[in-house]
Amino acid sequence: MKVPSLAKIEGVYSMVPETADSWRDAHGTAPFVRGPYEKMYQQKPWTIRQYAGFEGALETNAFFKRALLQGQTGLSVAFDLPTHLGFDSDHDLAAADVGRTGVAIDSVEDMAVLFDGIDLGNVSVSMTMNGAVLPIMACYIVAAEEQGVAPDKLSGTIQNDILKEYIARNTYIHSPDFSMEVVSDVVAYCSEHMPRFNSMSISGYHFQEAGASPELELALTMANARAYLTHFQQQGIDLEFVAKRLSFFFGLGMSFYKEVAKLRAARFLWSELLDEFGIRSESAKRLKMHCQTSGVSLTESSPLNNIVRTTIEAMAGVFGGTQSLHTNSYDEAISLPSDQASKVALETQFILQHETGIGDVVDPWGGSYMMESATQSMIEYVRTMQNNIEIEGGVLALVASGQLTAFIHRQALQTAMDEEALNKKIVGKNCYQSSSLSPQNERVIASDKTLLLQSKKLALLKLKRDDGAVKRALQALQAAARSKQNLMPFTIEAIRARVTVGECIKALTDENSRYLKPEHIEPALFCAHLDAEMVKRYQALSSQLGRPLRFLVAKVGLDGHDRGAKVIVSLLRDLGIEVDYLPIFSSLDDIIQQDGMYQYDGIGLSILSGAHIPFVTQLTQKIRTDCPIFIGGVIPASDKNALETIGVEAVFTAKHSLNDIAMSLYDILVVAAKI
Ligand code: 2CP
Repeated sequence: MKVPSLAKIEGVYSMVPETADSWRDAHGTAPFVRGPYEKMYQQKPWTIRQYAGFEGALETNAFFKRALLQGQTGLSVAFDLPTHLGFDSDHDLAAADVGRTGVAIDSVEDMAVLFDGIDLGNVSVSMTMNGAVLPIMACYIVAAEEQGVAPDKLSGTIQNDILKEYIARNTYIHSPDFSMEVVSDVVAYCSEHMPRFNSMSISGYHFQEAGASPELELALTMANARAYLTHFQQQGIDLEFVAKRLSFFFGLGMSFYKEVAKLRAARFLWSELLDEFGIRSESAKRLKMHCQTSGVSLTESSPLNNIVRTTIEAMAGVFGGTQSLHTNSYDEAISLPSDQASKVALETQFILQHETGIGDVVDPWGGSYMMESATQSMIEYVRTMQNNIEIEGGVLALVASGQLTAFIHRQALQTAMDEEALNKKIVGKNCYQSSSLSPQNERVIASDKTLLLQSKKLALLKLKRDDGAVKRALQALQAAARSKQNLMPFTIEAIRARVTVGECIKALTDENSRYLKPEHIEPALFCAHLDAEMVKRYQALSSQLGRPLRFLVAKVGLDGHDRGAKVIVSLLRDLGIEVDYLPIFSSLDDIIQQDGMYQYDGIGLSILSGAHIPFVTQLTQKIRTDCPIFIGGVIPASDKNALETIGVEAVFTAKHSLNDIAMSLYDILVVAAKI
């Protein structure tokens, strides 16, 4: 696909604005570049909405209550990977991931505990859910109903943005076509029954995390927004009404000016897009957004520096006029956020809101020559990209072929090369390195305990419920899927009858089977930036063996973060190694089977969910003893020794440069090859 030149954006500071005169517009009027509301934070500060969830509903409920008491103003639920993918906690594929990167919700009983003592008629709740959106929305609605709160009183947001799951986030379940129907079922249901609830959070955040620049993040987000509007129109949904409750979600990286410009440009583009669809409602044309500071910008070394990064990114969000904000914890490159780091992240927002006066001025960058040019350049970039996407067949075609994912990966490779060549400097990672690590206080997730408890609760639920009602509800849900009716009311009925999340999804996957997207891994030219002697040694090793080295890189479990794994595949291939890649959702049996065929020179696992110990323990018990195993991902330093004892040859984390990785691997390969 053709990509517009970034030169205009890069050279923005010396540009004269051509048509950008947004600073002359009044705040709170179309096209809303200066902000969706006239008085912005002078009238109401942004919502402090920290994304959180771990272990079971009880633990997360206690965390939510503490956060609300401390002054957080909205809730945001992180679900664990099995819930995202529609597996109950007692499912075989769920075992390693229960309660790790979010809270485990198997049924409405768990959802009720999650919000116990929290008035759902008063507190707005965001739920990051896409794949299993039907049963999770239904659990939330039924839990509220049982709390005495009717759907029309509920306020909050469901992410319900499936396109970006295929492009970058990877927690999809069904094929894109069926998933788009599910998305519109949720949107249509909310518009009819939940007028205060945002039925979608069209997300760019994950594109930037996967490697996209801020401008590409914006272009893909707006392209998806257009695809959704087109789809809803085709479904006969009243856009005038639903568009009011479509909100957005953007990332905030370290390119400070670009990030502010991106948020200003986003509002312009949305207003323009709605004009194009003939929507007249002013309130729909106000783009409302949540923002989150960047996870990938955080470093593993000197983690306290991440507080500075997060603060700068958060300031870009506020200058850009966000409605809601999550600030990351300083230890997220190392482990799941500790209590101390979560508290610092939350209090960073209190400091911004109460000590700085940062919100006193509406659109403070408005009228700045540089900022108006940057905003205009962003708008033009997005228009050009949109044009190119249409020429190539539109978002849905490019999602299905995997080209948008590959496109983001190309930018991730470029970033990795820039870091290696020191064209992009990261303090503590590729410059100003120091060996001192700040003291850590890692959160330890009691996953085994959670798994046991969830399994017991599921068994009890199945004993107590009316089996006949469960069977009828599941049959009705399947019949509705076959006859293409809106699935929300049928899922709500099933959840009322105590059908589990996993059972609802199983009923749907029986009709529309689980889907795996195509995977392309782009080549890279890393060797130019690596130690030349080492590159030659790789070639010599293969000559001595009389064959190319052969590697397997695998993503095991349910974790969808594959940016790092794919960069490593490109690196190894550039070193002349033949690499097979087992993509997301692979099992240990897949690895054993592949290794049985090829007897790899090395196997690399990439795990960012925290489930590395159980996976590696099982793998080393099953695999031949002479196969070197490497692991990469978010691995706390305290687990490194345990992994080495189990039999892992090397552990690679965000602090390792590509050169470091290539060198360590070489040393291990030489020993393993017995040359
Ligand atoms: C707000 N209001 C105002 C003003 N400010 N009215 C007049 N003047 C103002 N200055 C009104 C609004 O119109 C609204 O009323 C009400 O106050 C609430 O304000 P809001 O701006 O809608 O704030 P909110 O309720 O916090 O909603 C913000 C969003 C919402 C962005 C619209 O979609 C949201 O909270 N999104 C969060 C998404 C999220 O947390 N995602 C988690 C990502 P009405 O209600 O009457 O209109 S997790 C990420 C991880 C990484 C992942 O995805 O994997």
